[in-house]
Amino acid sequence: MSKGKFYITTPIYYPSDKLHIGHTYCTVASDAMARYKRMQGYDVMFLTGTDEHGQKIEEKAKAAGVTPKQFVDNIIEGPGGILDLWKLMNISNDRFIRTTDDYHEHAIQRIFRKLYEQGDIYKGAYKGLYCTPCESFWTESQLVDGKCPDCGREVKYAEEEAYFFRLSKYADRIMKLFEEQPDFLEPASRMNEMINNFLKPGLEDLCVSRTSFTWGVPVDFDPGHVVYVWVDALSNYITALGYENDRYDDYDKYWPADVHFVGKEIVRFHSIIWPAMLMALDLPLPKKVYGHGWLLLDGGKMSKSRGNVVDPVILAERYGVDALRFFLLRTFPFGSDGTFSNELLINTINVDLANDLGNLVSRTVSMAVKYFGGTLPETQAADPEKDGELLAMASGLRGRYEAQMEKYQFQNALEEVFRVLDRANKYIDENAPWVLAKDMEANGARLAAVMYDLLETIRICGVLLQPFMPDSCVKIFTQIGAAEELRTWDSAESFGGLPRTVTVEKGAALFPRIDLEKELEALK
Ligand code: ME8
Repeated sequence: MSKGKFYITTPIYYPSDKLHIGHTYCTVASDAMARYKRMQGYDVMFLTGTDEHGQKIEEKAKAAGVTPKQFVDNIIEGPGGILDLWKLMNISNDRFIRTTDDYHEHAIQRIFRKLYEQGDIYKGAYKGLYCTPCESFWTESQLVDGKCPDCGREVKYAEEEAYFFRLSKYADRIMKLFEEQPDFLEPASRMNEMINNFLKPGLEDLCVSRTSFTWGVPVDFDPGHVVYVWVDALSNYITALGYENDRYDDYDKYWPADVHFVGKEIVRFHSIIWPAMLMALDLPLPKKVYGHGWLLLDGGKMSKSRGNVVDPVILAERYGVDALRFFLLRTFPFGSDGTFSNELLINTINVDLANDLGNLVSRTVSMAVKYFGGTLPETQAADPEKDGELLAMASGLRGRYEAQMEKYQFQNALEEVFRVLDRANKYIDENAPWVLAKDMEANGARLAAVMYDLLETIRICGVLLQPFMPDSCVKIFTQIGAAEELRTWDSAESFGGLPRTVTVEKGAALFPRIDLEKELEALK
């Protein structure tokens, strides 16, 4: 039976360049969360997509000598494009929205007209400082050292006739939202930033149309204007469910979103502008916006325009998709920035995956084969003193893991799993199966129980690792003899799911150890 619905979104990405590992980070996090919720029994809608309009794309297409649509089609659908990347990374999105999809464009026109007719959008003139790469107008006071506060680049004076959204009208209601629902925006530090940097100084009305370029959704009642990208982009979260269009019919089922995952530089759009738009449309607000940190390289945000990007495809092909997915969520706390390095990646793979997990599985399965021909005997002898701690840790694991996942603390959830795996490794040393095996007549029953406890601990950890490493966990289950029904969320609730006389099957090493020095040299 369904536990209810869970609607999760990633930002929709600009198809202006190939995506890098920073984009992959948020998508993998959303995917892990979506898989986790599905396993728990929720009816999940996981949305991602592309944000295709705007001046930047128009300019890039021109430089490439193609139409904007040809340009974005190639980056999204072409070989090695965004769709290929998500397929490679095993992203399980239920829907993919492109803001150039007809249904979305028509819905945007209806939304824009509705807001205009009710007076929430009005016509004026925009004079201000404009950052072309970010497609944002800024006031003097918002600049940092005279430059764009988001990307640090030059801004230039610009003036044009434009439509405005009455953002200022909603300032009090947004402030009230933050006060009454302190978990609306997390981590908490991001909410303080929004209050101090944007709400307290006062919200200005927002420019929502442009006349200086044409690659956008046309304002149908005023040709020459195109809808400014953020109204177009943010609305994707509802048009993709069927709001103001007939393409889909899931709006009532899934809206409001349970969580929008977004990078920290677009928190302002999601926690202030988006709620204000929804208030104007008289629609419910998302339950939560989670602003994650950036992956940094060489001290700065990894981004194509800075030229310091890491290609996820190269890493996934070298080390495996699961290892890369795992690394991203195991290493960096989701709410904070983290510095990427090849060394960190390889060390994580070696320590956690090759050693703690991979080696545990292979040792355990090998011993079960060596001592019992692969099938454990019926007669087993528990030793409460020696088994108690491992069993207690493994039995309570699912609850501790869930407590962290519910807070989007992927790193901590994985830490819980690895504490149990560490404990299992220690359990092997404490029980020294190779010593027990010397006298099978006297110790065979005890040895079988030790093997069983190890296999069952591995099974529970495997169930909980599935949202992060879906393919590798299937390989683990095959080796330890865990049938389909022993891979489910319910089955990890308590210890003892595997049949006592389980049959194991030796397989290839799950995560081969990497030679750090050699590999760092090769990656250079
Ligand atoms: O912002 N580390 O698109 P985008 C972590 N179209 N995350 C990173 C990152 C890094 N180094 N670099 C980028 C847009 N990201 C808009 C969104 S939503 C209605 C519209 C994240 O392709 C970034 O923080 O520039 C953002 O959340 C996402 O990638 C998309 O960035």
